Amino acid sequence: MSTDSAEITDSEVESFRLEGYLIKEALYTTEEVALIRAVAEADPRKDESHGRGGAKAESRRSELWSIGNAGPKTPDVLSPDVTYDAICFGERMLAAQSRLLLDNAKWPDDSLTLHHRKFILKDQLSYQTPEQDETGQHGGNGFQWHQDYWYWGDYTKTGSDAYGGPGRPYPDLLIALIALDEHTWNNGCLQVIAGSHRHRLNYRAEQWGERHAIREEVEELMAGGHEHVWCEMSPGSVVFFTPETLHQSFPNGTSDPRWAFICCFDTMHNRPNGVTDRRKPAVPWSDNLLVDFGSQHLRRLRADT
Ligand SMILES: O=C(O)CCC(=O)C(=O)O
Ligand SMILES: [Fe+2]
Repeated sequence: MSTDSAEITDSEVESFRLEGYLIKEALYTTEEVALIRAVAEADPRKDESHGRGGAKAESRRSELWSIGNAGPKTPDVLSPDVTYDAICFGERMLAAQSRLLLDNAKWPDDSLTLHHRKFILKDQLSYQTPEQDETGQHGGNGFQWHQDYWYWGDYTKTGSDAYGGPGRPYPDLLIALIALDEHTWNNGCLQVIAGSHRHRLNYRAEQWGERHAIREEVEELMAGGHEHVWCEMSPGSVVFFTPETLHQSFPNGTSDPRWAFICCFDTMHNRPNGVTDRRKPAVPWSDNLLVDFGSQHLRRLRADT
């Protein structure tokens, strides 16, 4: 892995601040992507994830597979999460996250802390025909325009987030979506509205537990010259975006899978008031561990089946 190409340049930081997203090509190698995908395929927990398997057709968020976050860890090759830990805590990911998220002038001692990580598995299984799902644009097959902070913030209104956990006072989080397949217009790649993160938008009343943008507000943004960007990416590329960047994705209309791994970091200064802060700063792992420990993880998973 060449560290030069992984480094985020000053002009990339500037572009990220202006546009609210940044695509970093080939951050992960072909070998690493193949390994992550093989581990995910072999991990039996994938089939127990929300709605996969038999219950899939009924589920609106069927393609989400969340991996628990037990906090910072010392590298443990025997952990059932070792490959996912190696992605999130690898030096490359933490360096990119620090560069784009931390503001050391404002918070000199600040550090990153993992907020959550998950797979988005958009394959034929999660594709429902319009007859099965009349809106054709939510949960199990697509996501309508939204800002993620609507789920994780809401601090000022209720003190808690959409999941009942402590909300975040600031939108100081950063999402990294790693493409594990070709991500294309046809298979429902991520779409963003450039510069939308600088606008505080409202969401419509909750629908199926989801918070969608108000159509007129999105149209107004686009009419105002904000570019609608399709994040088409090759496997191993990563799109970073802020929790206030408006984004959506369409159903996967092809027979090819569109998988992604998402890891989202928070900042230690972003502390919910009056709540015991159990979060711990992320500790970097060597990037070599992804292939080294990941291969051992894969062998173990295959031996178990
Ligand atoms: O990759 C996608 O389809 C979008 C997922 C998304 O919006 C999310 O996980 O918050
Ligand atoms: Fe989202």
